[in-house]
Amino acid sequence: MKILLVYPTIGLGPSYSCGVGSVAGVLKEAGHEVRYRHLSSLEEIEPFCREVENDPPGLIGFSATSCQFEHLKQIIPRLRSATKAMIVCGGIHPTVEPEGLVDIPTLDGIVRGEGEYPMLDLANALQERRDFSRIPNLWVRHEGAVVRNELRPLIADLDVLPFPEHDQAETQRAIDEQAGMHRMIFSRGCRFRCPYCSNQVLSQVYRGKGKYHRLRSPAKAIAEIERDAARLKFKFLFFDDDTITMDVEWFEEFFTLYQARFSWPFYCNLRPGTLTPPMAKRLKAAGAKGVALGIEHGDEKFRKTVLGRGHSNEDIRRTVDLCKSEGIEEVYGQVMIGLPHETVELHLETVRLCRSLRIIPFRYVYQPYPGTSLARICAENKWIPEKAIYVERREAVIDYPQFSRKQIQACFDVFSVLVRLKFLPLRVPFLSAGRLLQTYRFLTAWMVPLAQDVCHAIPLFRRWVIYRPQA
Ligand code: B12
Repeated sequence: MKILLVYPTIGLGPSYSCGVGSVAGVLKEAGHEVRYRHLSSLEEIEPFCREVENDPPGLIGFSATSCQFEHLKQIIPRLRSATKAMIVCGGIHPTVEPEGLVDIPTLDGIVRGEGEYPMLDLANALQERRDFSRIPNLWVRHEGAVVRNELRPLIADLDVLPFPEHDQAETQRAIDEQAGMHRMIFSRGCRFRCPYCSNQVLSQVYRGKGKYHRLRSPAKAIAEIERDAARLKFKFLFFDDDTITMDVEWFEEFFTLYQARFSWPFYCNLRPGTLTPPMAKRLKAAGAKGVALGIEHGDEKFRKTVLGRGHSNEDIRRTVDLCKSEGIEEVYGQVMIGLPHETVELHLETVRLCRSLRIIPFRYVYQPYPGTSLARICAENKWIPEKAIYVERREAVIDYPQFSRKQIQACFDVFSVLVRLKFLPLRVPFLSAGRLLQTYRFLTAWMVPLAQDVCHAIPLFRRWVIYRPQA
């Protein structure tokens, strides 16, 4: 059967998803014809609908994060008028918020959780004109009602899955636009239950359905890199696994094999306090160019009580120093701004901590992801995003009584400048911290383009002085 898989990243640029790739891999292996479509802007919707009209598939599957699901509320009704094919949606949002199905009456069903085998069962049932209303993981509209089927157990052995299949041209375009970076992931789930991360909800959704954190074997992961290297051109890799240091045996085996076979530099995620000196040595020897370290917040007490992260600032410092001493050059310190119960003063602790570390600061605006305990706290207090569609993780949308939306945006906008320019005071007499940050924001809004113009003008002026026509 002809199946169309759609990966929307509206407003976020080109990308590809290992999850969609994995669904495609299983469908293709079973003999189905799979096409992909990546949608990165709303302008692509009309041409996309015409393509579907001209070459109709039998089944269409969208993937959706929570923000992208808001866009689907516009896209799917438009698509419905172009095709009679069954339209379903899978991915993180339908998994954690399945009742969202009722928000899009033209959506036929959702696929909760791991989508490979539910989608295969659906495709086979449609092809053979069998009843599809009882497929585990599927919620479907059937005879005027919604049938909510149970989840099947998690896939225990990830090695049984074929490698993810992507649209090669689209994937190459995304790699090229990200300076040659190819993103891969070899695990599912996480051992931690941070109250702001969707892993907390996913692990609850899957309670009793098998081990939540699983890894592909190191040999299979290496084979996947080899397969991709034969198809794609990339300059370096990013391992997207939430915490690659979690399974020490896996870590050792994988990076030993990697070091023996490949010379691509790579980046990976790191949780403070989980990297030991021998692991840091191994990472560097295997080619680690950088790590993304989850600092999250600079105030220890806040980090522990609100974010459930028990590590101290000293743990963070030790991890950074360990990376640096082994020669892992780039340590990206990731922090969140605009958390429930946070204030400008508390945020300044994040600035202070980052100033004291040898890191490249990387900041996000906190977004309450459905089902997480922090999102529940936000909902209980009516701290709700002021609009449904926004630039995720960059645009402040919650107006807390103790930390206004404008202040959060100011903190986000000036964060990197403030961490780098250590001489800028974080406290000025007779000026509140909030006002001070808004003043910095106002100044950087003018100064940065002005400085850029000046930098651009100086060489032009020098050239004019040297080569100006002699009178
Ligand atoms: C890796 C990753 C990325 C990578 C993806 C790289 C790649 N090559 O795949 C990158 C860095 C690009 C990325 C980007 C973003 N990410 Co991200 N990402 C993840 C992470 C850590 C793992 C996802 C993953 O690959 N898992 C392994 C695969 C196999 O599982 P999967 O993707 O869930 O797919 C399975 C099912 O969901 C389902 N499924 C998925 N799609 C479909 C489609 C159909 C038709 C079907 C039937 C089934 C199905 O079947 C798949 C196979 O079993 C998750 C955390 C997590 N634990 O999920 C966050 C996560 C998904 N990301 C998140 C976010 C917010 C983002 C960004 C918006 C961040 C940003 N502003 O840049 C973007 C936007 C992406 C988008 N489409 O909108 C959030 C989503 C929260 C939410 N409720 O919406 C998560 C959950 C992290 C969190 N904070 O909690 N991300």
